[in-house]
Amino acid sequence: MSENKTNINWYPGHMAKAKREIIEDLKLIDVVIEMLDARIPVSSRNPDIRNIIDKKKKIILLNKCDLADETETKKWQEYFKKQQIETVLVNSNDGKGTREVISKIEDLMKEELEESAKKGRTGKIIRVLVLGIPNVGKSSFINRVSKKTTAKVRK
Ligand SMILES: Nc1nc2c(ncn2[C@@H]2O[C@H](COP(=O)(O)OP(=O)(O)OP(=O)(O)O)[C@@H](O)[C@H]2O)c(=O)[nH]1
Ligand SMILES: [Mg+2]
Repeated sequence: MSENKTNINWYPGHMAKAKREIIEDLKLIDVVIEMLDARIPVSSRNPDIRNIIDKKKKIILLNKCDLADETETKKWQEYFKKQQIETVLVNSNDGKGTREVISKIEDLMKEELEESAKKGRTGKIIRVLVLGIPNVGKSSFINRVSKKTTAKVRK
């Protein structure tokens, strides 16, 4: 599936929101992105959020990878991998990793996209919620990645 056919709506999830509001939002969401700071992945993880999104399709991003030590980052990726969690390294300032995120979303949504294609529905909109603590880079990431999805769809 080529990236330029994917129609994605991106929503930043603000941690200040009440937990129950996030739970409400999640009903409409297809994929959750949990964004962590590559330098401090574990301490930038919100345990409340983890429980809420447990059952959703999700991707973990290690953002600000440009500021993190490469060797340490590799160790963190191994750490998550041992828990069956795949991570994507992202630099939301220059866009590194955004393509990989989009293709991971397409993979996660493969069945649903095929189902709607079968029914003759094209251009299914995938709703993606980006969750993370303040300042982790949610807005920067969305600015970057939205150019690669919605903009291309209109081509
Ligand atoms: N070096 C570096 N800086 C980044 C990266 N992503 C974001 N930043 C910077 O981090 C700061 C916060 O980024 P935002 O995108 O505003 O973070 P946010 O999660 O939307 O913050 P809130 O909306 O306040 O929760 C800004 O100064 C960004 O330029 C990255 O990958 N690398
Ligand atoms: Mg923001």
